[in-house]
This record gives sequence, C-alpha cells and structure tokens, in this order.
Amino acid sequence: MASRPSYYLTTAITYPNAEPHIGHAYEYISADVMARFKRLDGFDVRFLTGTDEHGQKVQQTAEREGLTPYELATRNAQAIKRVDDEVLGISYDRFIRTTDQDHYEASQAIWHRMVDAGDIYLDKYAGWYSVRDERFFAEDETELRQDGQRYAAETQTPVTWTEEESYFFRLSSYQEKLLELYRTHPEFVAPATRFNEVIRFVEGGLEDLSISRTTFDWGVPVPKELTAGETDLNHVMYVWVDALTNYLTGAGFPHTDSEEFQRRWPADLHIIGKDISRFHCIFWPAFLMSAGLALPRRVMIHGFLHNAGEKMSKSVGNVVAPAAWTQTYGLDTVRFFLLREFPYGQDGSYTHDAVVGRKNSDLANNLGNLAQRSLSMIAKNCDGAIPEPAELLRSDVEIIEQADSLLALSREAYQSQQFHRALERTWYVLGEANAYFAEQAPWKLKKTDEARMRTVLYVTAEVLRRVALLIQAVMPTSATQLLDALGVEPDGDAGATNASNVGPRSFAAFRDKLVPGTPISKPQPIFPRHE
Ligand code: ME8
Repeated sequence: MASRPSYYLTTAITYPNAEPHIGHAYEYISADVMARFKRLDGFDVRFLTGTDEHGQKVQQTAEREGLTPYELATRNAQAIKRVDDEVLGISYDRFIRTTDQDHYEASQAIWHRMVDAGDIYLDKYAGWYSVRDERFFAEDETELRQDGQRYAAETQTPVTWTEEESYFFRLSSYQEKLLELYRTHPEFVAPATRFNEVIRFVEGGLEDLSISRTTFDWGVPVPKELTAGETDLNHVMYVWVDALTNYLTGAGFPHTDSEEFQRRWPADLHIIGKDISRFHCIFWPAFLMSAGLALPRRVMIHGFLHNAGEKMSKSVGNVVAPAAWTQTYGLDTVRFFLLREFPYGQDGSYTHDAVVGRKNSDLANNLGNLAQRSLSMIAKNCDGAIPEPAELLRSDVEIIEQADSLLALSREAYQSQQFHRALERTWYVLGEANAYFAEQAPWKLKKTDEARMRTVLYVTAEVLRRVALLIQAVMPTSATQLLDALGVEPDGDAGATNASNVGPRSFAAFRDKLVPGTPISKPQPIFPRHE
C-alpha cells in the first residue's frame, strides 16, 4: 500500500436531524465515483463521510421528538449509514460521527493551536442567528417580513436575536492571507463562478467570527484551562468549528507526527454543496493557517438537485428518498443519471422521464444492445470464446484508439471533477462503436468472410472492455458484470475498501488486450430497458 500515492477525499458531514434525501445521495455518489476512480487508477484512497451531530438544530429537533440529542443523532446517523451501505453502495473508509471520542480530542487540539496563535479572544456577541443554517447574520443580511419575523435574506430561514458571551476568532486578520491563497492557487476552489463569489466576499472585508456558545450545551466543550480570557460560563464550540475539524480527525489529527497524518494531510479534495462554500473556502483555510496546518488542495462545490426544477422541501412534499429511486430504476442507473445528466458544479433537475430516457437510450440501447449483440454472436459463432482477430484494418485500429484515448481523457476530466465530460466522451465513443458494428455488419460477414467477422467481433469486444473498465467507477455492479462476461480477470489491484464490487479491474488493464481463446460467459442482459 505504502508505495501507492495517497488520495484523501471527503464529503460534507450531514446534519442527522432528518433522513437523507436524494440531494444528499447526489453528494455521496459523486464522491464515491471519485474515490473508486482513484482506486482503480492505483491510488491509496481514504474516503471520509459521516454526520455533523452538534449544535442547536439537532438539539431542538431532539427536544421536539422527546429524545436526547445523542439519541436523535444516533438514530439518524444509523439511517444515513444504512443508506450509504445498503442503498447507494458508498465505498467510504470511515463514517465519522462528530460525537466520536477522537473527534473531541481533535477539536480541542485545533482550538488550542488557535489560542496559541493569539487568534481567540473573549467578547460579547450580539446579532442574528439562524438555527436552521447554524449561522450568524449581520442585520443588513436579514429582512423583516410582514409576519413580524426576521429572516436571513440569503437562505430565507428565520433568525433570532442572540446576545451572549462568546469567544471570537480573528478572521479579520486573515483577509490578505486568504486573498493571497486564492491568487496563488486558482485550483483551490471550483467551479470558477463560485470561486469568484468567495473572492468578492473576502475582498469586501471580514469580521471576526463568534466561535463559541453559552446558551445551550450540545457541543464540544471549550477546553477550560485555556487563557484566552477569563470566564465563569461553560462554552461549547460553535458547531462549524468542530464540524470542519472532522476532516482533520479523519486524517489522524492531533497526532501530527503519526504516519497516518503525514500520509493523509492535507486532504486532496473536499466535496461540498453550494450552500456551505463560505465555511469551506474562507473559515476553514483561516482556521488551518492559524493552527499552522497545511491547507486542503481543493474544494469542489456541486450544485443543488431539484425535483422537476423545484427546490425539494418537506412542506411541498416533493422530497425523494434515495431508496425510492434505486428500487424504481436500479442503483447503477441512478448513479449514471446523476453524473451524466447535468454538469457537476451546476444545479440540476430530475424528472421520471429524464431518468427513463437516460436508462433506455444511453444504457439499454447504446451500451446494453452493443454488448448483448456482440457477445451473443461470439457465444454462437466463435465457440463461446474471444475470437482470434485477423490483420486489423484502419477502421478497426481507429475505433480501438478512440476507446484507448478515453483513459487519458477521463483522468483529466476526473482531476477537475468534470464527471459529465468523461461520460459524454465515453458515450460518444460508444456511438462510434455502434456505427462501426452496423457498418461492418458481422452477421453478414458470417456468410461471406468468417475471418473478418471474427476480427470485427474481437474489436467490438475490445472496445467494450475498455469502456467497462472506465465505467466501473460510476456503475460498479453492471460494469463488473460486463467485465465478467468478457472473461476479464479481476486483478485485485484496485485497493477497494467496503466496496460492493469485490473484483475490480484496475486501469492497469488498459495496457492489456483481450486474449483470444478466453471463454466468455453466456451473455445476460446487463442494461435492461425501463418498461
Ligand atoms: O450543511 N442537492 O449539512 P446538511 C444537492 N452539516 N446537495 C444538497 C442538497 C440538494 N438538494 N441539499 C443538501 C451541512 N445538500 C453541514 C455540513 S461539513 C463540515 C458540515 C448538500 O445535512 C449540502 O450542500 O445540511 C451539503 O454539502 C450536504 O448535502 C449536507 O448538508
């Protein structure tokens, strides 16, 4: 393992105050696809996901349900983990709960470091707080509505006046350092439109940030022995301080000398949704600079998933549970749809018709039919084994080269999380392969030129093998079935952990070719139409 390069990626950690919906699933799946791709490409991947259990929101929901916050968090963390494990096949390496013991240790350690840096002081907070967003708002960021209630303008959630003693983080003194980071690391945040929003915000000036609360107790206690100011009150950390620190906990912090930490930190990629970019692109690097720790290499901000163009919400009643989708369409179709339908980084929408359209045209027709037809012909006319090709013609070489070029193209696309681009190109090549198959018409060659028929079937199978290798990341089960059908041996080389595909074939297999004489299995329809 040690010789493989490390790749450490994370999702946002979900508030366990409700069951996860398809928007959360979108985030888990996209991170899972990235993790699988990197494993297949020879990286030693560590993939962290989990739950963000502290704060007023979880405490209030628990009160309403007559539970302790920990009971509520445990119930919903289990539900979320079940969705990861049983519904979506997410290949995470650790499901972190911010109530885990090592996370308390990590959160207190980063607090210590920020105190030591002189960045924490005691003062009084007076302002507007949105429990739903777990976030403070300045008065000019709020609006008073006719119902007499004040709301955050940006997120449309109710805010309440909050006045309490609080520790503050000197965020204001990080403005220049952050702008310098953005200037020197243009790859730090994507997509560019979101990065620009962040930069504009920081250019507008930063205020110090309230980072502790005293009016409730569901949080990581602020270490008492600290000398950042005298107080008689019990402070708990502002939930976002401990939440962001989960990424360090997952890498073995505070044990900075450990092999694990040295290997895993800084994180290669944080995947998050567009509503929490400020926390990840401003607060988080500022905390890390203060603590003297290396900064993550990249924050990728995905868009929101909407139901037929409408925001999902409980009151509208259009919230979709991940299991409802996977039962209706199949897991691999859902995964494919979410990554293929709209560019990663932009908002997207789903309808039943759109999912069925992708399933029937891209999967059943373009991929499933080609696989089924070519494999059936091999089974019937080539003694059930990969045929021996005769000399390759130009058209043969061209289509194989196109399939071969997909590896470099996909690597590049995945490097910037342009999943849709990799899939778009892959399906373009499949389109070319379908055209090749139709033009060469091996069913006609069977009567006129059997050697040429065998060549065409070999070439088609070879294109399918390369496509199947690549799409393992997106559709692990179906791609594995296709590779099995083609008689491709697992090389056990993909270092998968907790993965539902037990026999991945790493991208090293791009250097190989199908071996004539290898038995293929009786072809089964792998990508059925949605009826
Ligand atoms: O924000 N479409 O948790 P969360 C796509 N605990 N993504 C969506 C979505 C939608 N409709 N709705 C939510 C939190 N998300 C914090 C994170 S990280 C240190 C702490 C995304 O449960 C959302 O953008 O509200 C976020 O990335 C993730 O789901 C968890 O959201």
